[in-house]
Amino acid sequence: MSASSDQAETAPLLDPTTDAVPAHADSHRRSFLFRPSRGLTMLEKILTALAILFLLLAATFIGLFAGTNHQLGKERHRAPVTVTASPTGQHGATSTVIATTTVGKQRPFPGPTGKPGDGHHDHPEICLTKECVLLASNILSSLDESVDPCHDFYSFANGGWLKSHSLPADRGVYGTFTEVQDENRKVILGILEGKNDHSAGSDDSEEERAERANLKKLRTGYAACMDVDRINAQGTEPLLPLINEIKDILGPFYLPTHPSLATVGSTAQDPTEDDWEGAYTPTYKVPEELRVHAELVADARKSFKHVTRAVRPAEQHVENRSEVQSTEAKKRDTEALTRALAFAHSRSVEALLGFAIEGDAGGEDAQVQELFMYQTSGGLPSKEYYEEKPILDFYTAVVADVLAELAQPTPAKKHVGDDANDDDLDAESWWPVGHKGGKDKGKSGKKIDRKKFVKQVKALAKDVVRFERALMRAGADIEDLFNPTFAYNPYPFNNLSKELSFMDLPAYISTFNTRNFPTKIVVTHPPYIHSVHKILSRTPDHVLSAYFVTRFGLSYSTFLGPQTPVRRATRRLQELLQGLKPGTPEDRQLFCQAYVDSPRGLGYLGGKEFVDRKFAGNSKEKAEKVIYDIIDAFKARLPSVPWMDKESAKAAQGKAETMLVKVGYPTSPNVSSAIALERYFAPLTIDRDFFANGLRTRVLAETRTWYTLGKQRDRGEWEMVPQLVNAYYSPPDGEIVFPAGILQPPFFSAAWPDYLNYGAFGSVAAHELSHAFDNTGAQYDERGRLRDWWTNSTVKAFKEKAQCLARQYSNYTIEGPDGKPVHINGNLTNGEDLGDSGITFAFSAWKNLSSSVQNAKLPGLKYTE
Ligand SMILES: *[C@@H]1O[C@H](CO)[C@@H](O)[C@H](O)[C@H]1NC(C)=O
Ligand SMILES: *[C@@H]1O[C@H](CO)[C@@H](O)[C@H](O)[C@H]1NC(C)=O
Ligand SMILES: *[C@@H]1O[C@H](CO)[C@@H](O)[C@H](O)[C@H]1NC(C)=O
Ligand SMILES: *[C@@H]1O[C@H](CO)[C@@H](O)[C@H](O)[C@H]1NC(C)=O
Ligand SMILES: *[C@@H]1O[C@H](CO)[C@@H](O)[C@H](O)[C@H]1NC(C)=O
Ligand SMILES: *[C@@H]1O[C@H](CO)[C@@H](O)[C@H](O)[C@H]1NC(C)=O
Ligand SMILES: CC(=O)N[C@H]1CO[C@H](CO)[C@@H](O)[C@@H]1O
Repeated sequence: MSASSDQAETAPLLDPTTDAVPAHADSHRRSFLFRPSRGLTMLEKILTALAILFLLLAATFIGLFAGTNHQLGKERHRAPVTVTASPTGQHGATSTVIATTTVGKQRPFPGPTGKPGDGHHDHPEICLTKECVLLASNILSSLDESVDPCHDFYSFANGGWLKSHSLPADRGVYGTFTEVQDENRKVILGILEGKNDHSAGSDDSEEERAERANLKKLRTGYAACMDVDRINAQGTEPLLPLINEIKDILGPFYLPTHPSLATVGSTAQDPTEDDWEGAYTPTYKVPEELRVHAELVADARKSFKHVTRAVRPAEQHVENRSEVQSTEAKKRDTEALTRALAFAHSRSVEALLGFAIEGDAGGEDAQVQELFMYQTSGGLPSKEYYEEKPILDFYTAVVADVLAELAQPTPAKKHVGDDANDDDLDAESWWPVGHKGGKDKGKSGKKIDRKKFVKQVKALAKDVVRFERALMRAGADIEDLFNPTFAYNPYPFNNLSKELSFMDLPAYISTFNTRNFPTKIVVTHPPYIHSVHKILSRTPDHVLSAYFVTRFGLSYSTFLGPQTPVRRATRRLQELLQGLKPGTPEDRQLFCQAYVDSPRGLGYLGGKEFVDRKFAGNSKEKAEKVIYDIIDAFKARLPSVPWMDKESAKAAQGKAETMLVKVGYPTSPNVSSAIALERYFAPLTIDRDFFANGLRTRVLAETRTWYTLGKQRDRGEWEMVPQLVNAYYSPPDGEIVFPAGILQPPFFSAAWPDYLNYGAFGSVAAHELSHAFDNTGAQYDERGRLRDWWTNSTVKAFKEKAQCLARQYSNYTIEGPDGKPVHINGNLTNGEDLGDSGITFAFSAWKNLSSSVQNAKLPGLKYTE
């Protein structure tokens, strides 16, 4: 559920702000945006531009949450005054108001003087605090009361909101989650711009000093990002050292004399199958079905850890190496490929295959961080995109533009439209022709054939895309990756190391300076290794080099100025993938805020400020009570679930009981302590060079990840920053996590009547809890291990019930761009749909509470609680 604007990290180009999250873009360990979970698989995260999923969820939640920018939070700490609706208001306050059962010291509503149920039903009290009035107005304006809810509940619940909100031009998705995220960003923006400093005092404690140093770092990072003139002026130059490194390792990526530029990865019998040139036309729109896949993949990648577990004996060998080794592959310098992979991966650039360090759910202790190997991702969001000719055509043009730009041997700073530059071309350059800025002659004095150049680059780009498509085709389908037993395939390290004969795995791992050398590796999809061998064996070196260069170009374009050709090319792709109007300007402020919000970047610095301002007082205790009440309601229900036997129900109660609940902000790094944060960020230099900041941030994040190899997981760590509007369940960790960012109106306020919090935030909490028992989560026991912990008959009954829900959802449709209905694939959304059913526990929890506590009603609403 959820939709935040920063999602889609795996598909870094999918969302406009995605690439604004450079610190983790292109890495497996992404923040989890939104989908409150993945149930299955993903731990965290949430949403992404989800077209269909989002609509589904929206139908479920948004109606409840509909709301917009109110300022409720600002007043949060004030003890609310509750009055009756009677003209004598103030006096009535105590007698009219119903106490909450808050555990906090501060009661949001004046305590009750009357006993519950003593006649209040007939004369319900009305809450007239500022918070309640704003909330009521928000709800009213979100409804469309002219619609009969029995006839069309969706329009009834959302009609008003939809009428007053249109999709912003620079967004591919917009909803309540995005709206709250925007609000949260405004809070941080104030801090970034130096407003609201609460450290202005003269108190020079160590904590204050650290706070100032942290703010300085945060603001410097933001200012560097906002300095578009400077970034544009640098052009492509900052990227070239990375490209040159690849060239040094793998050789030149452009060999104009190479005889065949159209051989790579083509498995097509029918040659037309392998040609997509001209397939794209400006009226083309990405089909909804593809977007769904994009979404799922993004979620899966974000929650990589959860996608990949299952107990499977390591009996089978990865592949039969003897048949996959072609002479070409043998010839290839494994050392060079190893270096290229280590270089790319250490800078968070995905290529060829990926490694992750995750809890070993299939082992004895899910908290031990083990090495995982998974299939790589490409420049398009999922493998299905590589079968869509118009997209391939468009993508090839983007890759060609990137390659053309990066093919330049001279520093970019001189090249842009500056005629003098061509004379600086390196004499040794293998580059045969100049191609820039109206110059007719290259260094060699040869006549430049621009047409030829364009053609050659295009052919190269096509080879790169074919290569990438072959890799994507070799990867498992997302449906399979969602199945933890499918994707957990452990091998002894030495075994796998031998299977990966195209690289030197021990040498690769050594480059990350890890202290604990792995003894085993878990592979998500073993046949992929065999395929990579084959694909590599038929790929010429220069295409491999061009592929790595393309990966760097796409990945790091986010740190280049909006006017640089590489960035413009990736922006075009982003527009296509997100359905934005071509040429839509990017909101730089939003981009830079998303950048500083990144969990692998400076996110926790802003997070502390956010928590200090928007999640103080008894908010944490109140939110925790909602969650624990829902867990209680869940446990209470289990014994009477008809298809569950006693044994399984008891085990499920045990799992619910041991669930770790995390609310608000992490303790590692300790977000409550400026000193702790200063120490945490000490290894990261942030100056006015935006590109260098981004590079350093990524390298540090990778280093930190590798450092955890073989260790126990630090339970204080989170996958999300506190200001994020999202939540997650992490199966191997047995925890549900709710950042302060989602504990904001219209989801939650410590100053609201309980029923609102149980209905709005409660549905989020119940959704995450239910993920622990959905089609994937249910495969993990109370210690986060992939185990059979229910009886066979209960598992069978559960599967039948889950399929029933899948069939129900498969019946739902949304309208596609062509006006035709698009069906949900209930199998793909099953985990989320099961999670959404958790709302019934939120309702039970509130019913239970309301038997002892009554809350005042909201003004102007004719509805019951
Ligand atoms: C591996 O390939 C060789 C040669 O093709 C074959 O003789 C052998 O039986 C294969 N081994 C397995 C385990 O498939
Ligand atoms: C109702 O609340 C009581 C007191 O908090 C708790 O002990 C009980 O488990 C709850 N029952 C349900 C069904 O939630
Ligand atoms: C985090 O820092 C706060 C403030 O210094 C301190 O009170 C708290 O004990 C710390 N928490 C942890 C887990 O270290
Ligand atoms: C449960 O099913 C598994 C595999 O489906 C089987 O190996 C096991 O023996 C079954 N257990 C019982 C008690 O029937
Ligand atoms: C799906 O829709 C069809 C036709 O409207 C209906 O007959 C069927 O019962 C529905 N299935 C489910 C599981 O809701
Ligand atoms: C969903 O999964 C079930 C069970 O695996 C299968 O029978 C069905 O065909 C699938 N439906 C779709 C639309 O993929
Ligand atoms: C390729 C390889 O090294 N395979 C080995 C994997 O491990 C088994 C048993 O440990 C060996 O028998 C294989 O030869």
